[in-house]
Amino acid sequence: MSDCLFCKIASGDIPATIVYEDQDMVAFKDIAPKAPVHILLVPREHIESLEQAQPKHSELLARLMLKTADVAQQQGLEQGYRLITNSGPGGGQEVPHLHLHILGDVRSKDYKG
Ligand code: DGP
Repeated sequence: MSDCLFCKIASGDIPATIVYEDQDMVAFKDIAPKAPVHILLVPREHIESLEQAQPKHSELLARLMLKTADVAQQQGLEQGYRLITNSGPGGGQEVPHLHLHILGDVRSKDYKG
C-alpha cells in the first residue's frame, strides 16, 4: 500500500535499522523502544492487522511466528522474549500494518509495558 509506513520501511523508501529481511518479511528496531530490545517483525504483504488476516495467510503467519525466535536469538535474548501484536484501535494498534513486537529484557526497569 503506497501510503503505509511499514510498507515504505519494508521497501526501503523510509529508513529503519533492519536486523533481518527475506522475501516475505522484514524485522527492524522500533523507533520508540519500550524495552532494552524492541524489534518489529512485519510481513512485506500489506495486511492491516491480525483481525484482517485470512486463511490464505496461515502459512505466512506461522513463518512470522517462528522467525521471532531466530530474531530473538540474533539479538542475544538467551533468556526469552515477549511477543505482542496489537490488533485494531481497541487493541492499541497505531500503525495499520500487521506487526509483531519482539520485546527483550522485560524485567528491566526500562521496560514500559
Ligand atoms: P502499534 O501501537 O502496535 O501499532 O505499534 C507501532 C510501533 O511502531 C510503535 O511501537 C512505534 C513504532 N513506530 C512508529 N513509527 C515508526 C517509524 O517510523 N519507524 C520505526 N522503526 N518504528 C516506528
